[in-house]
Amino acid sequence: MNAEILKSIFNEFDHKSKYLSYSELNSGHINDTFLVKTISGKNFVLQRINHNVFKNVPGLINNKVLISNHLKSKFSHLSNEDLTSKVLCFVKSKNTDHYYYKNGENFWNMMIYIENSVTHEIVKDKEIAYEGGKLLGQFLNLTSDFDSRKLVDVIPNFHDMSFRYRQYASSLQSASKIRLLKATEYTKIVAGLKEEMHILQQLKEAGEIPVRVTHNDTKISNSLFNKENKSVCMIDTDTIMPGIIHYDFGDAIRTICNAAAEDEKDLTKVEFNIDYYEAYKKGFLEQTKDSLSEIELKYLPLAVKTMIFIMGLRFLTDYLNNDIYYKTDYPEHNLDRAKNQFKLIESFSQKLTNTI
Ligand code: GN1
Ligand code: MG
Repeated sequence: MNAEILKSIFNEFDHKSKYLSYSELNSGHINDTFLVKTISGKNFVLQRINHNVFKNVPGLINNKVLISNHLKSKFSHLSNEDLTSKVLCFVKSKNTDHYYYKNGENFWNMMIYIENSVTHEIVKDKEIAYEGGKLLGQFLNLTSDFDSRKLVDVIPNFHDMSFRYRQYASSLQSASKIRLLKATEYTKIVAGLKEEMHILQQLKEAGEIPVRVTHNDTKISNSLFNKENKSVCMIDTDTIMPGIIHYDFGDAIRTICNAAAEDEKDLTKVEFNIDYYEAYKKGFLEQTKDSLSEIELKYLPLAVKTMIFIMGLRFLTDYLNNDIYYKTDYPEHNLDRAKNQFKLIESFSQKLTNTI
């Protein structure tokens, strides 16, 4: 990214600061994210939103701002400074939208950077797992009185299993012979788990599990912690939409309890950590148990399996589609991610059966 261009985009926002420098943040698989430092020492996160993935960027930004404002209203007792370290605060562009867009180019949005915070790609401490569970529980509690119908579906059917199976089925039709061959072992797993992997969706559709505001991308690297390992704030709110708590619980556990990174190739390192599962669940339930129904509680373990699976399925589909969705660093990156997730399911199933 050219620094002059980035600076000029930064200056489209109403930040009242003077640009100093930028660096790229490890931003995940879809958007591009930059940390911008200013002369006064106030720092910002400037983000280019991938509009091939997110078809309705103004709707997405509106969702994020609505939830940010809702959270701010819950922390109204805090000073402005404390508030900006508890809630993602978005900065308006000079034309007063919460995004900057130049015709035919990209959408950008900007947040105040939360100082003294760290993220974890891999969890190596039970306390972090516990704190992570508390943070998600708090987030779900604080947003539980927000009418989720006011949010747009930024990616329709995002965690809908039938939709993901349909995408997968069409990727099987168009995949190259060589990619199909490399995926064979996993296509069998996908076929074998089909029925079980639809249970949560069926309960949702039958109205047995309530729909509410959910984050939908709760991997642990989307939670900020302070240097004393206390949880601070959930970030990456692009996919906030109506959903069920199982999406958020399961996706968080998928990353917290994997002893390896999501794309670790050495599958012997991919192991489900049951202690972290218990610690996360403890933190989560301390916050939410009074508001969850029996059926919601009953299906937490299945949520874990389902969310690990849906990510494996999506990575596999993208591999079969020649890597058109996720950013990849090498040709088999998506296949490695898929293998990793399927190995994690295996380990999860073993560990959980042994403890119950
Ligand atoms: C994507 O871009 P990032 O890393 O925040 C994906 C999530 C996956 C995640 C896997 C919009 O999130 O659903 O869980 O990769 N986001 C979208 O790491 O597809
Ligand atoms: Mg994300």
